[in-house]
Amino acid sequence: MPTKVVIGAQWGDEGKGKTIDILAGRADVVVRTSGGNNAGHTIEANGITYKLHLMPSGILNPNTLNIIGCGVVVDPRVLLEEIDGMESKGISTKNLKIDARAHVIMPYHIELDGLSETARGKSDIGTTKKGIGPCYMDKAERSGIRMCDLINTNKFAQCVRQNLEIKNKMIELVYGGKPLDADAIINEYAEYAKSLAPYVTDTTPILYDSIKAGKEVLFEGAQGILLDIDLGTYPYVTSSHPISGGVCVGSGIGPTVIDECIGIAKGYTTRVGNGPFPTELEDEIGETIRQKGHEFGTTTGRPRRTGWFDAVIVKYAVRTSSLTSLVLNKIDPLGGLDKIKICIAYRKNGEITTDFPPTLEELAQCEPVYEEMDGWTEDISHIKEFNCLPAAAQKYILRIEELCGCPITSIGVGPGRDQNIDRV
Ligand code: 2SA
Ligand code: GDP
Ligand code: MG
Repeated sequence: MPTKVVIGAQWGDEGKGKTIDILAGRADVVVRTSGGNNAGHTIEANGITYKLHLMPSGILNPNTLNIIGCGVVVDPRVLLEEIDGMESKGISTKNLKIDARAHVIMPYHIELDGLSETARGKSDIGTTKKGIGPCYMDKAERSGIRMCDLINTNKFAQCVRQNLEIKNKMIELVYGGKPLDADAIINEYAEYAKSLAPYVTDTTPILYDSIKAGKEVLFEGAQGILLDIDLGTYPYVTSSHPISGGVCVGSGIGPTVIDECIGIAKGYTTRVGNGPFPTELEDEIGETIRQKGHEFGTTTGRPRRTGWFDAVIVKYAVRTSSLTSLVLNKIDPLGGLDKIKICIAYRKNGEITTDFPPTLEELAQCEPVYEEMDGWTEDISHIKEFNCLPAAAQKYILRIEELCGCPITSIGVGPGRDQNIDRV
């Protein structure tokens, strides 16, 4: 296996965790490159369900090196909880490395995430309130605290005091919140620093050497391309780069070393949080898909909005992330529907387009153009070969492949590691 990138081709929660876990079983190195504990991946292995937020998914394989790259924002409390959780289930975390440059989510980031969302009122983004946006804001503003600072006791205390002077003004004066106490933060984070210090290092030479040595490296995406801060449905996006290009800046490699970009989509569309969603189903069918697909946020438990498969979106993912293949998960929850619709294009001011527009204003003018296909009633969760799927399911998958212009190499028919139909 060469270097592979796995990213979400919709709005996240496409089942990346499962695919990554399968690939991680063969990978020497698994790297997280963007986002933080706003991500939630569910992996089912050996009858146990693991919910990972910051931990790279290769952690279940004892021989895989797991890297949290420089583009990730780390909440040390959450990461330590995950480390403890893994160790208590007998899974060693000795193969975890955190890049010294990764930024640290501080209590004031979490506080400001909540306060700014409340202040936005009805036009809130619907963030996970994990402090992600405010942490990336500080990174861009160059006042961020990095993992290398967290483990440098004196520098850390100085940074916290300096930052808190301004943050407390914002919290109190702008938002009317309660100021935070610098000493309490410094003491709490000193404990985290002690526990995390052994994992912190410069991961870039390790990654470089691994690639040079021909090791199998897997870059693990978080969220999905439509949540990308540049290419997503701005401002209803996250503050990082879930597109394949984000992998380079988030880990310290160049694009020439990437061999494959795998996009993960599901057989319908979901979105958590606010913002446009052209194929959204706010009816009984939408609720059926939500229940059958267990569409509730891994991180916050929020019900996910559901809708028909939108080929315009996945085609946009194929283009903006140079996808070389697609995995189509969650075909099984569509079983039992009499008819299934696919959005094949948008009608915009009377014109048909298959290009996802760059602005919300243009997207608001787009109306989905649907093609209706027959559904199937059979239980497909045990099927292992494409040809054994009901004819209607085969037709549905092949039509999606054609519309998106990218080969579908694997189909998910259930949450289990082995509930996949490989086509290669
Ligand atoms: P944030 O917190 O600043 O990143 O939120 C900004 C937008 O990004 C969306 N977002 C997500 N969408 C889907 N899944 C995500 N992760 C969790 C999961 C979600 C959960 O894997 O299930 O548990 O609720 C995720 N993370 C961020 C978010 O909804 C905002 O629209
Ligand atoms: P991620 O954020 O992309 O990793 O996805 P999540 O883990 O947040 O959400 C995907 C959910 O769907 C998880 O509960 C998975 O166990 C589950 N899942 C993955 N693939 C399939 C599939 O093919 N069928 C079904 N029914 N569930 C799946
Ligand atoms: Mg998720």
